[in-house]
Amino acid sequence: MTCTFHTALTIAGSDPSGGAGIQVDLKTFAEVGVWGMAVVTALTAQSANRVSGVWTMERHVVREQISTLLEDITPGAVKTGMLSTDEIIQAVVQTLPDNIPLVVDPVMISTSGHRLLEDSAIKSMKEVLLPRATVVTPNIPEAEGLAGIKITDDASMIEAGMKIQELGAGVVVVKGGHGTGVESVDLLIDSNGVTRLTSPRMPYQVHGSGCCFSAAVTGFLAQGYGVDESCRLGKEIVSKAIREAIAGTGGMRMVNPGGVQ
Ligand code: PXL
Repeated sequence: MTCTFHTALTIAGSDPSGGAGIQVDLKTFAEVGVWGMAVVTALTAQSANRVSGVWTMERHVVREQISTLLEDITPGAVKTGMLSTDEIIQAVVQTLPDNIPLVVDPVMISTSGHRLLEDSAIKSMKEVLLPRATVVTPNIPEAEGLAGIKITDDASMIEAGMKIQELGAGVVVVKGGHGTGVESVDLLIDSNGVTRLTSPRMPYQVHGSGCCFSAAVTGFLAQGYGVDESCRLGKEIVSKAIREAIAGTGGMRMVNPGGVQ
């Protein structure tokens, strides 16, 4: 039986600050109008300014969280965020049914510089997770890591995206948030070529923007929008959440889907 409402699942780490991870994913799912579900891969202790600890779930804990919720609800789309280890990547790929659209946000390092994916897991991300992905959403450092090339301009951004697509991902969105220029330009690369997704660049970095974008894309896929349209609408959602970003007393801004004042 399928549900009468649209549902989306995030498989990601917890960020208690509410600025990234499953907390932002769930806010974003609510913002785009889908029933949000969350499987936790790791607990972190962090604020928007720093990560002080990471505790990774054992693989069977991740597997059991996914398989039990699947007994009742088949999500319309799934996203992955922080996966931490090779074991968790394997557990996710083995437990998720093949026919559910999957958005992979290849989280590697937090905005504050903390490692969120073991180096040894990058191989399985490339070999088993990306071939299963409907959409992959690397930022520039992640695209460099996955493609093995340095990105210096639009041409190398496209080259990196094409190399990642060759790993088996359907669509790659290389996010230009770490670049420069008055516009923040993301490049969507698929078998038809390259599409530019643009928004005005805000003069600040925001904690959690990658989580918000990939969750928004997942939420639109879950509602039946096509992949390109989901990415375009996702860019609108994250741009608004960045415009409305708010900061704690440490000053680092956090993405704000839902626009809390
Ligand atoms: O923004 C990447 C990210 C994803 N998931 C968790 C995080 C972060 C960044 O800090 O903490 C749990």
